[in-house]
Amino acid sequence: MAAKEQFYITTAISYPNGAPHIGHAYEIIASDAVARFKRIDGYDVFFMTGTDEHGLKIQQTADRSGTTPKALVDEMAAKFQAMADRMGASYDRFIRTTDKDHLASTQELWRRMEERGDIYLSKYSGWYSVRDEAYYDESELTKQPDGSWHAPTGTPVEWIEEESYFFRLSAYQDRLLDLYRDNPGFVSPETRRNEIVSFVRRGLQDLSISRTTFNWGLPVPGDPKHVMYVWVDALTNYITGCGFPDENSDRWHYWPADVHIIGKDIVRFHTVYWPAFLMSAGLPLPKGVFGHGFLFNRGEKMSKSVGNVIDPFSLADTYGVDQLRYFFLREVPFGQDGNYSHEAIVNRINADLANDLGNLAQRSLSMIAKNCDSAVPLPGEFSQADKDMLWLADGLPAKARAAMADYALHTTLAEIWAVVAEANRYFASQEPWKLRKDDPARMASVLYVTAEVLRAVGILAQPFVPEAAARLLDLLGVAPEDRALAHVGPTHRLVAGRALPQPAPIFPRYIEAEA
Ligand code: ME8
Repeated sequence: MAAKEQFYITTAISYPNGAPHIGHAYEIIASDAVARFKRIDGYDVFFMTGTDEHGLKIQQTADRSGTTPKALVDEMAAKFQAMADRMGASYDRFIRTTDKDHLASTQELWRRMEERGDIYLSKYSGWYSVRDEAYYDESELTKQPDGSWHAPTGTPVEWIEEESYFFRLSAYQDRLLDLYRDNPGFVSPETRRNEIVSFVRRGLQDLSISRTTFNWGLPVPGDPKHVMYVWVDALTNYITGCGFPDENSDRWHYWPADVHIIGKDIVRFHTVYWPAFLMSAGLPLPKGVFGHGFLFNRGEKMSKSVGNVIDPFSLADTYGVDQLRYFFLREVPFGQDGNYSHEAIVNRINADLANDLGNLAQRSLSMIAKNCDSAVPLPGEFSQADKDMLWLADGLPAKARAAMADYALHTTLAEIWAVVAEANRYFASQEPWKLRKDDPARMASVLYVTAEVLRAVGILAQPFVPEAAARLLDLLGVAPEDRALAHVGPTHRLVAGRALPQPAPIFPRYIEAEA
């Protein structure tokens, strides 16, 4: 048998200097849906997420809370991992930049960039934002009413002078522009690509990549009074996860990554700095970087002072994990910013999940249980309406693959639910409940076709609502090994006569608690 095609996907690694918020949950849910989709499409998937634990920001948070950076990140990383688990994320490794293997990996990347002649020692002075862990050019700053200066991200900057190692980023301008030109898919969506191309066209300055003013970081090889700039350390996690520098590691074959799924605020780090570091070290570049949008609570940016920071654990408790996953992935076109509110979540849950899919499954499966001895009904010859219905369901894998190739998660869900809507029309127009007395053979055909459509929908829905999809497929008697995209369609139809379990609801309605 030919080796499986492989697919390596990562999220960004989160700063564990506060509790995980809904933006973090969104990123891991979306990445998980892609990972699961690729798995059911037959790929050997490696999916990595984790935490970015070094840097001044972590050190300052620890100082303020009277703890050590290590104690802080140990406590917080556990929360991030618990959040990933709660969201149903099927990651293969949860990487922490304090993991032992990450030190060797990052120091080796540094050495290779140094050997290439791309690292030199000099002095840095400039405007630095502690919150962003980034220097900004004076032209990018805006003056505040109190006379202080802010970065384009709205965070305060301060003037810093220190001895620092530099990376010759300026030498990579042309190679980066060639990369964007030759691989239009390297940065997506398109709007982010355009932003990056014009940023790089304006010219690149060398990048300060070490610090001496604090010590919570990875030591620079051969000069341990310097710690590495946290972004050098952080980006390298993606190759550490594949065993770098051990090219005999059983995971090295996953590199280069197929996609880094990250937020729009850190596209520059992933599509300018990261490929330049890799080019310098002579390593292959990731195939793509997808910058997703930001989530807002009723249009407002989350902030502790506004008091609208929503805890992903409590959202999952309130609505259910699958419901939350479905809402985010269906409601927000992936790549754009989106909003969430209680009403919007409840609408989606009740309309799409409870009514459209849940009711159809419940009604058809109960009829099968009652009228067909709890076994897959035996269909007669298919009518044109049956054939049209099956043809639509059978066509789902191709449509989903096309949409997922562009990370259009919302389009994939829209395609699946368009089939659910059509199945509801089919079921209503065929009126199987009337056929029960007059034409039981025809009723059996209608119920069979409906069950077949539910099988296709169940298979396609797995990446998005994994638990509910598994329950639906269980109710249809579909064996775990028959749940791949390749099983949708005529070759693996439900076998008439096979016993089915007792039907049970898959998506309850959300009912408002009494005030
Ligand atoms: O940036 N909506 O960590 P982070 C959607 N450690 N996504 C959001 C969001 C929101 N409201 N807020 C943040 C870092 N994100 C670095 C990454 S990768 C080598 C290092 C996204 O904890 C954000 O865009 O600030 C990023 O992709 C991820 O959450 C982690 O953000």
